Amino acid sequence: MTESSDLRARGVKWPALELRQFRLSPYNEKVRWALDALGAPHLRRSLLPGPHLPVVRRLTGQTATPILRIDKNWIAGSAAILDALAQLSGAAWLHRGKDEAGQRARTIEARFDDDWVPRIRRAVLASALGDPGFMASQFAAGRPALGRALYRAILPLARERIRQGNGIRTQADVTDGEQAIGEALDFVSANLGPDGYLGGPRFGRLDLVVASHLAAVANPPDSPMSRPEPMPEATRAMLERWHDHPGSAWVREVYARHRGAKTDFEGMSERMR
Ligand SMILES: N[C@@H](CCC(=O)N[C@@H](CS)C(=O)NCC(=O)O)C(=O)O
Repeated sequence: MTESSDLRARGVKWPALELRQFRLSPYNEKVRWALDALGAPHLRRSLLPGPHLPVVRRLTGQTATPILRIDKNWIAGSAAILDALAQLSGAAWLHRGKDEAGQRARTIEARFDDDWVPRIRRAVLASALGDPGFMASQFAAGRPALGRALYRAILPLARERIRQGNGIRTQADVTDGEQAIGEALDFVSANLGPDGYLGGPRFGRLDLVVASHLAAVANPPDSPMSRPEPMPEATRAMLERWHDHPGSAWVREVYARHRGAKTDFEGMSERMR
């Protein structure tokens, strides 16, 4: 059972919202999950890593996704986007206060956003970069067959750029990424409260953030972060290595109880149709 209906922001007059995103990406998952949980009517458009560069740069002056348009203004940065959605919706569960709990939540979210996840991403990406078919099925899912085939064809050319862009220089970067997975999963196990959540007695922003960020490692089934099959052997080995860690089990549990959406989508959200 999902409890996402409890998280809906009822009676909110939403401005026009448009998300430009990557499909299998932790920062993008953070924002999609918040939009879904709030029931926020929005347009969602997926970009392909590589070809996204001129589009995102033109709209925001930088290249990282997710980006969200609120009426006429585009904003970047998943934490800033969640703050904006908290303000627009008035949803207390998404809000980070100035009190001690709010400061703790900021510190933890920043640790994931700025340290663990960029490192983890190196290990995750490195395990799959040698398999353009898999990369295309992760990022170009939902596109016509021709679009997927074209993306698959250009990926080997873009591989070195993706490695550089993500800081994958040597095997030591990949090993460091594996180390970061262990640190982040241990953090989860060590910081769960008596009710099984990270920020209090109920599901809240911190749980959404941390579960989104570790979904690429825990591979929650039937979710927008489920890996397509078949996956490369190196990716499977990485997932298996961490599968039984209690932090990984927690991510799957939180997805099963709170994620709601089983798949990603393109175009108008349910509440717009
Ligand atoms: N601090 C940013 C990081 C976002 C980020 O690293 N996005 C990646 C996808 S996981 C991206 O779009 N990379 C492509 C690029 O930077 O050009 C956030 O919180 O949104």
